Amino acid sequence: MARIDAAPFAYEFDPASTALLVIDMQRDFIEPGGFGAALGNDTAPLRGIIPATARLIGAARRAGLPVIHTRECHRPDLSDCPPAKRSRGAPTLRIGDPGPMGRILIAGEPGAEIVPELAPAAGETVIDKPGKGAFYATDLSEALEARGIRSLILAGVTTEVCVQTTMREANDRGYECLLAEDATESYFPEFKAATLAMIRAQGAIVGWTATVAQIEEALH
Ligand code: TIU
Repeated sequence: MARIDAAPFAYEFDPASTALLVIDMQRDFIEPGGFGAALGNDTAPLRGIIPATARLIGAARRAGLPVIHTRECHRPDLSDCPPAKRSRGAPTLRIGDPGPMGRILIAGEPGAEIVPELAPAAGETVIDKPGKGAFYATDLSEALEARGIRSLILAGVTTEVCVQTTMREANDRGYECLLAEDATESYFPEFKAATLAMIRAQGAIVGWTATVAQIEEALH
């Protein structure tokens, strides 16, 4: 067993049954001109976690952990995009509209791709998801069960939306979840801080948090 001096207390995991889950590190959220920017957000803070996330992915690969990437995106005919999701808010561009990186949040378009610095390696699983949580309407459960995974290290964007939803879903399914504090980011710093706090409150009610350096050390 490996051990990390995580918050709110030690996180123990068997690397042989642990996977790294990298959530939605896509151009549509991280670069100007995509979905995140269309919602009125400054995407610069999200770009800031690319180096730490790359280090975390590297450490996981060297330790032999499966690295699973997710992408929030929809079919070109929008048949998997509920009208309630598409019509929400007052974005400058809606899901499916043409933008500078192709159609917003549509599978196969440049904006839906993972940023090149964090591109999936050959053989790594990529899960396309229509929701905020990575388990809804995907085969993530089957992918984890096939590999005998019991513990999940999570990273990605945004902390309080897709990362937290996925972490809560995973926690309900019995996975021991650890969120990498400096490999996740929000458009709203106060939401990130609140999410980290609520995850580890009440005796790790959703899971644990630790830094990439701590995780690297444990996987070394
Ligand atoms: N808007 C926002 O903060 N996030 C999303 O819409 N999706 C993800 O978090 N991936």
